[in-house]
Amino acid sequence: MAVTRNDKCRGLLLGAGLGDALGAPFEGRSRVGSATLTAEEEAPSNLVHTDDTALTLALAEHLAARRAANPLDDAIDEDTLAQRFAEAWRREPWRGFGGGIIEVFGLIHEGVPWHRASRAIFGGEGSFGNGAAMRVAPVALVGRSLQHTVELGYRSAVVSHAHPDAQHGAALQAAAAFLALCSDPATPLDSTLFLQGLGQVVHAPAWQDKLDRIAELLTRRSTPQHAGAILGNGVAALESVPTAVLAFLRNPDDSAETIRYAIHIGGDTDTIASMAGALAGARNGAKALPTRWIRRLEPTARLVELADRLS
Ligand code: 8NA
Ligand code: MG
Ligand code: MG
Ligand code: MG
Repeated sequence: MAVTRNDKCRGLLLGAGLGDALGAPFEGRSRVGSATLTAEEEAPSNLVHTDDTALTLALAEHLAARRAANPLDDAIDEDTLAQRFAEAWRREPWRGFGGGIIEVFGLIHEGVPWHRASRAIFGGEGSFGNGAAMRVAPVALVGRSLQHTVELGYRSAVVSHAHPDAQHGAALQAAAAFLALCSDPATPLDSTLFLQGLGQVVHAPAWQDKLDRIAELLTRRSTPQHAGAILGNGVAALESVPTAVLAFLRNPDDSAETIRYAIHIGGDTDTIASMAGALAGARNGAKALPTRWIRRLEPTARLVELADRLS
């Protein structure tokens, strides 16, 4: 049966939440064994999400509220969005936020404008962390075109991440989510075309180099560890967004396998698996995700409701 647009929208948000919550227990490990991951997959306990999903929810809620207030309005209001992110951190500061972003959100909460707060860290250059990319996928649900989605990706990023690499990472992940959402899961995904599409988005040489490396890795049977060694697995956007794209393109038709591969890469496992999970979920839909996992994920009802409002 054909996968509906609504199911793909649900898949995008649920895939992001599942990758985050399943990957979180392994964050920072250089090696993740299959037995420990299987044990985590089969445990009866709730799947607890982290900052990745907390901020994805905040962005999705902002987009849904904007659409409900006036469907013809611009999808994002930067000042309001900055407040919503800071509120999400204030409500649940224990969700594992990065050290730099805590300062930015603290300043925004105190009333400092986001364009100043985002530059108040790391000697004025701002964060190059993957925090803008890890939360960006919902913009693909409202983007009218690839270009529009990329624009929304950049605009959602600048409110906290002043460094160009953090912004490029968000734009690239937004574009990948849009292309995954538009792709037909009944037809094999053409990874060359997919990477060509991403190549139109970010022109910075370091990012183009990563896209070339993804293409190269896809021609070989590389282990997740090898992929991590070539592309990176750290908290910097440049060290994790291309890695998540690779995890998706490695297993584009099996969302659970995409998430497993991403976690086996090690390092920033919750974030790489969350970004990869959003892409796989957007292509294959929510019904293709393991129901066992969805039942254990704490914010499932909120994610589904937001997907329905945005689809
Ligand atoms: P961020 O802005 O704090 O960036 C993450 C980290 O990257 C910072 O704490 C720095 O160590 C480093 N960094 C970023 N920009 C610079 C710079 N310009 N110069 C030097 N170092 C820099 O937060 P973010 O929201 O961008 O990061 C998202 C990540 O943080 C995700 O992996 C998320 O899961 C979370 N995270 C949490 C834990 C944890 O302890 N639970 C661990 C790692 C990451
Ligand atoms: Mg996290
Ligand atoms: Mg505006
Ligand atoms: Mg992380």
